[in-house]
Order: sequence, then structure tokens, then C-alpha cells
Amino acid sequence: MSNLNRRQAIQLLGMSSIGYLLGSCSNDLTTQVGNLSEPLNQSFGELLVRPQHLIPNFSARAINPKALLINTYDLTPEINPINYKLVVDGEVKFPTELNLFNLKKLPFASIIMQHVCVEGWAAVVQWGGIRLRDLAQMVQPKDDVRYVLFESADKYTDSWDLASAIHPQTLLAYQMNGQPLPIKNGAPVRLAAPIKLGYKQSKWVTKISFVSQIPKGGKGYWEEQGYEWFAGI
Ligand SMILES: Nc1nc2c(c(=O)[nH]1)N[C@H]1C(S)=C(S)[C@@H](COP(=O)(O)O)O[C@H]1N2
Ligand SMILES: [Mo]
Repeated sequence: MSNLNRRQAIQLLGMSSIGYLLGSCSNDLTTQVGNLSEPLNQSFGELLVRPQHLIPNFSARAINPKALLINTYDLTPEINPINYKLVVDGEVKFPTELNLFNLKKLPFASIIMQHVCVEGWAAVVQWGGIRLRDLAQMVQPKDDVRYVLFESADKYTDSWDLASAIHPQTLLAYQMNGQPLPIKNGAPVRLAAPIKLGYKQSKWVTKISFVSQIPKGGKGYWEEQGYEWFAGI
């Protein structure tokens, strides 16, 4: 089943189908992703010029703040925004560390998307922040890079394919529903992208690494326990 069919199916059939879809498609998809010649064979430079399918925004009227449940596997970490630093490293030409002031100098982007948690709930949310693509352009991933690793202050980890990470609608958000991002939802910055399931959207991100290989045991907190790695919607 293609990502598009899957997305359409989710929209047409509603939430009750998600468990079914994950159950029926994850093996296919994982094999598919494992064998994909695209986009995992493409470098940052090649992906940048490759047009990416944009997901239409939901209307602002569809935003339902109460529908977004807090889903944190452990304790909410305490981060002092004054001391916060985002490390961006790995196989890149210009590794860097950004404080919030510098991070917010990158162009602002906003999306209204549906957040889908595999536990059976979804919520339309507005997220505002910077594009991960702009951050990638700053550090310049080398030609071998295919994955992006994320580390969070609560020790949550995740890994993404490079194409999804530099999708124009993949954001590092510091704003939610027009307000500063609440701590429980991942402040100071969290991932937000309409192309991935909820567990791919790391909150409290402290480190982003561009790499050519995912280290053993480094697929991600849930993925290492059997959740599907690509987790596209
Ligand atoms: N650091 C971190 N990020 C995380 C999680 C987590 O436990 N820790 N849970 C994930 C899951 S399963 C979901 S559905 C969303 C929930 O985001 P919310 O709490 O803002 O609704 O965060 C994701 N990101
Ligand atoms: Mo979730």
C-alpha cells in the first residue's frame, strides 16, 4: 500500500482503521522501505532539488486543542530556555550549537496538520517554528548521509530517513496553536510533521545528528520495541 493510499484510507475510514492499517501494512512497508532505491539512495543535494509532495493544511477551524492528549513515556524534563542549546552534528560540514535566540532567526514556518497517535487518537494542531530543511542547509550534510537521529531531554530517541526530515513541512516547532509551545508538549522545541505518526514527533529535542548509518539499537525508543520505523502517514 503506498503512503498516499494509506493517508487517503486513514482520512476516509477514520481513526478505527489505524490499528488495522498498521497491522496489515507495516510488514509490507518495512520491506518496501528496506528495498527502496529511492529516497534512501539519494544524497542531501539530490533530495533538495527533488520536488516533495505537500500535504494540504487543515483549516484553522478544525483545530481542537482538547483533542491533543499528552503522551510522554516517562517524566517531563525540565529545560531552562535560557541555557537551552540544540546540538546539530554528525556527518556534516559545519556542525553547530544553537541557542533559542539563534534558532528563531531562521525563517518562521507554520502548518495546520493532523497529529495521529497509534494509541487511537488524533488531533488537528497548528505548529509554528523552523524548517528542519533550513537547519540542514546550515550544517550541510555530507553526500553519504541518509538518516537523521534525534535525542531528547527525557532520553527519548528517534531516527528518520533524510528525505522525510528535509520535507518542507517537517518543522522544529516552538509554537502550538498560536501560543508558545507548552512544556508538556515539548518546549523549547519539538518535531512536527504531517507525514509521520505521533511517535516520530520527538519532543524536547536537544540533539540532531545527520548520519550515514543508524547505529545498532538506535532506531528509536518505540522502534526498538517493534514499532514500524518509517511510520509514514
Ligand atoms: N521526547 C519525547 N517525545 C515524544 C514522546 C515521548 O514520550 N518523549 N511521545 C511521542 C508520542 S507517542 C506522541 S503521540 C507525541 C505526543 O505529543 P503530545 O504529548 O504533544 O500530544 O509525542 C511523541 N514524542
Ligand atoms: Mo503516540
